[in-house]
Amino acid sequence: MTAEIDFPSLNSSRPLLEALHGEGYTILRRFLPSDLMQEIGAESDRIYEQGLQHHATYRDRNLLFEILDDPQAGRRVVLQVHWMAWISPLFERLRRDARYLKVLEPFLGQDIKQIAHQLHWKPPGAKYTFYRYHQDARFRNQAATRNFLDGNVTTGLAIDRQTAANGALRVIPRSHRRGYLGLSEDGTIMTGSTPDDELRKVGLDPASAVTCEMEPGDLLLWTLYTVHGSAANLSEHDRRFLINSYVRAGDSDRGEWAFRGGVSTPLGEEPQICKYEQLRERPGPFYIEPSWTEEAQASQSPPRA
Ligand SMILES: O=C(O)CCC(=O)C(=O)O
Repeated sequence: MTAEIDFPSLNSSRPLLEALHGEGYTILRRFLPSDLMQEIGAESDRIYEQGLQHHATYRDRNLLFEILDDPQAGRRVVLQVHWMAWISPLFERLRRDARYLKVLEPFLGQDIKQIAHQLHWKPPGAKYTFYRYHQDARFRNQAATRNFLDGNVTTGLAIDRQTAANGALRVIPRSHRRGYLGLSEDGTIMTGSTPDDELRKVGLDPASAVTCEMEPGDLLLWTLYTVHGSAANLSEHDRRFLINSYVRAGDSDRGEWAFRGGVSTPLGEEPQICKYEQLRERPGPFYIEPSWTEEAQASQSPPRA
């Protein structure tokens, strides 16, 4: 079965359903046109510059800038921003664009909420630009989410060309049929590495990993159980990737509306709990000094006798 589909010529939902259900991922080629991708690229750069104004990771309700003084690059970098729709009309419209509904409706119906809205950078020369193999089910509230496999779809839009050299996403085909495997749970997903043996231990073949090389405007879909990760950016160019993850509204007590009865639905006055569970008790704004990096972990270890 081909896991690739040309979006402009898609006239039936069948290939989509077969690819995601069968393989656990699929790439939609030419999902968005190049003029819109230029705008998205320029807006991403604007948001990056805004992020650099913060000396450390900054949260204001669901909006989060993940900032790091990267030890290898020797400069401040922005690794992720979450829920930039709150500060960007372009991203606010894009996350609920009709083209997303066309892709999501066959899986999720017409009442769809959004749990993740994230822009990832892999700044050239930086140390922390890789993601260990994991399943996104780990980052969902277990008690507030139902139907993990069929009620959720995650999308990743290539803003830059995604290549093996700049750390394109890698997926293990058909791994979504294996349930939750507990990969990389000994730490964060941006430190250490996932040795091939860890995959073999849970019955997955590391050689079966597919590197999802994409052109700007291509869209990758995967499930909450699809094992995926990505290598470090070893190129001289950034790799910007826009992640939007959706859930059938009836299957989640979390999320912002994206489509209600098939109608594109803007953000309301008040943010809803998505992935940040302490939204009500600790809305911010506040800064978070990094505690997850190898350097921070080393400086926290008790001195040796
Ligand atoms: O940006 C990447 O390469 C990793 C994204 C990812 O694995 C995730 O968001 O779950």
